[in-house]
Amino acid sequence: MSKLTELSAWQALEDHYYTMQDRHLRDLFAADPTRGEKMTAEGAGLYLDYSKHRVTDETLKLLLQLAEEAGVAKKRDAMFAGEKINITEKRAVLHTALRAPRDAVIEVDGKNVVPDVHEVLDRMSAFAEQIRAGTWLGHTGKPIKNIVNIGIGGSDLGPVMAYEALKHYAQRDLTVRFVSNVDGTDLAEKTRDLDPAQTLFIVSSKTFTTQETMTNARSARQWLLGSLKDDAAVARHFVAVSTNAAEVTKFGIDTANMFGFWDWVGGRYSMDSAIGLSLMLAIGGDQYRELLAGFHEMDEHFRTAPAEKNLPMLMGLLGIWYNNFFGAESVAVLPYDQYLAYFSAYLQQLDMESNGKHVTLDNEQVDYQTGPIIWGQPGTNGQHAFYQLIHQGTKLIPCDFIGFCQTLNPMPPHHDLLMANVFAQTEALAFGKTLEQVLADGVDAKIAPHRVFEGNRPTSTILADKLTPHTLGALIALYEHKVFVQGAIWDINSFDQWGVELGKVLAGKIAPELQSEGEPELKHDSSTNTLIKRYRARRA
Ligand code: G6Q
Repeated sequence: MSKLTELSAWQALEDHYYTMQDRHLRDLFAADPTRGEKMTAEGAGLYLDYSKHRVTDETLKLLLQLAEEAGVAKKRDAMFAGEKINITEKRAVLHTALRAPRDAVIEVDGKNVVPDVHEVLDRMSAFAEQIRAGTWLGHTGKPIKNIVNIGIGGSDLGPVMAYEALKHYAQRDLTVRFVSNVDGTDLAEKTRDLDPAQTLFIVSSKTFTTQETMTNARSARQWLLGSLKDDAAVARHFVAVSTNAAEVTKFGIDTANMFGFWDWVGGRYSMDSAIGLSLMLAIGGDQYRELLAGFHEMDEHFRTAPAEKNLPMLMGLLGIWYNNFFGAESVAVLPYDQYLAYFSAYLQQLDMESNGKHVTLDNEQVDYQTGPIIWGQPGTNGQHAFYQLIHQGTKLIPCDFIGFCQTLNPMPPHHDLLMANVFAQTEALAFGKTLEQVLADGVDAKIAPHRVFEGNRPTSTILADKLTPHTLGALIALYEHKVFVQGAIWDINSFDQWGVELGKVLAGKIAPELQSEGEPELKHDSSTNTLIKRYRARRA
């Protein structure tokens, strides 16, 4: 038995589960009419209603006790203090320093890192000003109109999500695109209608060695030089975001045009480092700082709010309740805002790469479930696609509904309709519709069971006033810290990603074997050998 499952709170929760597994949200709400007002919390401009969860005061007490016994607060403080909690890479985990105010002091190996953070931010802002004002000229003297970020994983998903989320605040005469896939189609389609003389590439790569990104960056350089026909053009059309100055120089980008960050920023936690340069070019330095302020406000809330009113803590613990006691396999994140179209995809990496782990910090194989599958799509589209399974399927899928009280595009009655759907869905999921109610509606008894909604489907509702850079920062930090809370309880390292290595190494080995010329000998299993041979025979 591992340490987690030996904790007294864990064992009490196991017993408590048996008293809760059949309790219906209908009864919980009937027993306490003030539940919907009481089971709420607020922080950094976000309001969380967690009353539609299958919990009682006792459940919450035990979950909070679990957090206490698992040492979550201590681990959180160690992260904020810059301790090297990423033990497999011997690194501090300090994305919170990226949004610390100028006068903060946060030390790594005895050095205050905050001045460096602000030095890079200031350089980014100055560069953004030049691009936005049209004073940074391309090689032929024309101003830059198109920005193409080349990156993948953590160097892509954050910027693309945040750019889409904050498009309303963007300078619209700039075209901003994101190339990530090593499939040449991505680069080809994203550049086909762009004028090379007015295009800036941001090569975003922490390591500057990532196969996909470097392949795309080299092809982008060819595309540019194919038109501008002068190697000197690279200096005006390529900038880099990286921690690896040597590789940046080798690629041909002057380090004067490089924006750095540090090894204590993990890829999937890096969107508010220089990796966010494409976003800053779009929305400008001031709004970018507003985004950082939103992140920081949630950091402070997580760091200081009492556990029972602490949003990341509550969301993390509720997730544990379903994941580890109800056996739920996934969580749906359902933002009711078109601007958040990429939010669930972003969270997939944040959560699944962080907590998709199978050994504890002490190298023990876990004997409990760790990270859930994260998925989702913006509402209301999902309602006409997969919600059927959430309402009437056999799987328990806790959902996060995210909505805003004000729209950025007032067009009555759209926003009221959108939000009516948020409230209607969470109500339907919680309370359902009984057979008696269905029959009372006059439905033929022969088909009535098909019309029954069991209900008791748990949801969180997160409401904010308006989607602003500040709100977005707070929302992202909320999920970052929710992931932290869960990883801390599962006693895993949420900050490495060795699981992506094996495939990378094998791809590096197989790539040269795909050349038919000379037919290099294949030493894989019979399936892989046969697939490679078929590909070799048919590749154009
Ligand atoms: C995230 C991962 C991973 C990383 C990409 C890109 O936490 O580390 O998604 O961001 O592999 O890496 P580079 O930025 O080094 O190109």
